[in-house]
Amino acid sequence: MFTCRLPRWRSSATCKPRQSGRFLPCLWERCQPPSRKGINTTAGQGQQVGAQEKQVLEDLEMPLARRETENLFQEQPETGNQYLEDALLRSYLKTHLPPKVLEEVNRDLERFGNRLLTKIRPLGWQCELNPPVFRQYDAWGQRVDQIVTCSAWRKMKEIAAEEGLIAEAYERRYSNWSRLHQAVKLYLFSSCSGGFNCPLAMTDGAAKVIESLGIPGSLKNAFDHLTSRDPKKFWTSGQWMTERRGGSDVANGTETVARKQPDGTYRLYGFKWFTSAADSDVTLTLARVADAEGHVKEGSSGLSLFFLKVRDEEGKLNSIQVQRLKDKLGTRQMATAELWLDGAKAELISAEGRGVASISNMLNITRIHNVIGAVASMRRMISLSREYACRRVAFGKLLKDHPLHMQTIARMEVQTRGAFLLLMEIVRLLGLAETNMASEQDHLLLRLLIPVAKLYTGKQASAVVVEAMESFGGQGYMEDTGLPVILRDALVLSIWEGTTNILSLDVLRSLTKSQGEVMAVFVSTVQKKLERASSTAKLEPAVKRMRDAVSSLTRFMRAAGSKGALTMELAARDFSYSLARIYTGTLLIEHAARPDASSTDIAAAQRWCHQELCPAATELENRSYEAEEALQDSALVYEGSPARGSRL
Ligand code: UCC
Repeated sequence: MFTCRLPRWRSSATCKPRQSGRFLPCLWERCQPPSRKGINTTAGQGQQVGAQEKQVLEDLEMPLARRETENLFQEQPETGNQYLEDALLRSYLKTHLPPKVLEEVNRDLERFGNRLLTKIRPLGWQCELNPPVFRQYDAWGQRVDQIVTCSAWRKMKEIAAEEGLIAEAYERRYSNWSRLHQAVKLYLFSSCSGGFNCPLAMTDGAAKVIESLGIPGSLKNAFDHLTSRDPKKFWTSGQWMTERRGGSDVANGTETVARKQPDGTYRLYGFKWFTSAADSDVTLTLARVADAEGHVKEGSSGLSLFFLKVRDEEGKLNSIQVQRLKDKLGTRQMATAELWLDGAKAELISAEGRGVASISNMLNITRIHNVIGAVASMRRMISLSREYACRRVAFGKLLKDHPLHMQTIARMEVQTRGAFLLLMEIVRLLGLAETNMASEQDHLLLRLLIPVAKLYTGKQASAVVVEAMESFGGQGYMEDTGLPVILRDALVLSIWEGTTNILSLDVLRSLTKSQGEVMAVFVSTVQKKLERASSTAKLEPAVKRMRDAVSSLTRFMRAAGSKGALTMELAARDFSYSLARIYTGTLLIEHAARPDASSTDIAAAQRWCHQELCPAATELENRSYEAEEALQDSALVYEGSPARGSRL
């Protein structure tokens, strides 16, 4: 039984009629024992208690009767058509798409937004409630190794095909804008997809690899299936990269051996430790080709890329055994399995020893999908949070009328806007690259921005989703609100497809590979965008801060470049963050410099630029990247531990 001991609320907490005819709560009534209205904590819940019952309660003088607590509820935040409610997305499309493309894309997205709301989101929740199960044996003891998925999951596959969630990018009906159209659909789909965004990421990656190989005859059929709009024909692909010895260090972790067969195909033998969406139809995977004596070459240059079908025409596994499904913190809607390859028939699709370079085409696509997932989860949480703030009353007024609460959501909004624009920039560049419209500079910038965006938005998503969860108070922590699922699923974004540090090293790889050219392109692109925005008076302070940050970055590059490799390794994460903050801020400024920009566009750009934009320069000044600091890091970590710290 609940007895209110709070003091009476101020009389300003008065009831106001809502449009719906319902009434906002009179919070002071919560504190009137005995209560006749129960703890009517949220707006518009107009509880009807019969006169007779009221009388009984009054007579009993019960502070809060059970019957009333049964009626206690908090209002559920409800969002509408995601596309129509996403002001930034719509303004971005209006700014960038040619009018004819905009007209068609706009129509498609509005329709899709309705389908997401009415059909797809409920299916996504079904996927969460009915995770895949592993059935190893049938009733008669036959080993079947079935991964049993729910009907909603299978329906997602059909929807993905019908909506062209992969096909759109490869049909290119809107030329260089096709990739952006696809990415926007995936962005809208992601938070409703019940985890089906994961197989789609890998399917897209596989299609990209096959396309980049020139769609060889042997893979034409697979490419057609992977990019099909026909639900009966559509295939999804896996990406089996991780083995027992390594997730990040693929070169040293891969033990799988490929033995050549007389017909030119290969048989694969090995154990794959994480295979996401293991119910997929086909997969790409790495293995070491054995020579006539059975010897293999170690390291990265011993790895080759293979394509294989998971099952044959009759549905029998391709000499693969499922050991078990993984017990994961999140992405539980999707089956991740441990697999034994016991002579799985496969086709070599890269040059021998070029496996990592070839699969990196896939990685770069799945990393973009990761960014899509990150931005989508932030956007979803903010949509719910801002909607909830319009309904939930605390301390006598709606949450939306509490400035501190609004400041908190606004800070998340700025992060999300920045991440969204960074995503759009990447898919814009990818669209140019895929239609032979990209300059050499565009290619370099794309290569650099993919790891930058993946690592930065993965971290942003974790932070924003946790913060947004808090904005629901205790409700945010309740499983059946669906909010914890978003958190769990967001936490993997900084892990899979390369952790933050691995991606930071990939940023350095892109510098080394281009002999520094990527940085020249990065700086000149930022400067050009800032130059175009500099005539907008209201953006002056932001432009100035950004120019200062670019100068700091240039100074950092010069100073760090003259030091040893250890300096750059230690700086890799801060350096990547600096690139992310500078480029994202520049995009926010660019968007805010449009003639029809809103005051919120300008505010978002200004606020972004208030943070430290080039942490690498500051940390270099702090001497954080010196060998002595590295030794101290180790000493700090191992103090009190029997293990010995690194001696470098
Ligand atoms: O599979 C997983 C989960 C699947 C779920 C997917 C869903 C995601 C989206 C969901 C939506 C919400 S997780 C496992 C993913 N595994 C990784 O990401 C691996 C992480 N490790 C790395 O990225 C490492 O950096 C490695 C493996 C790439 C390092 O390999 P190496 O062999 O040591 O690296 P090298 O020797 O530097 O590079 C070999 C070649 C070089 O080319 P060449 O030989 O021409 O100089 C590199 O330039 O590969 C090239 N290369 C790249 N090229 C390496 N990385 C890249 C790259 N990113 N782009 C272009």
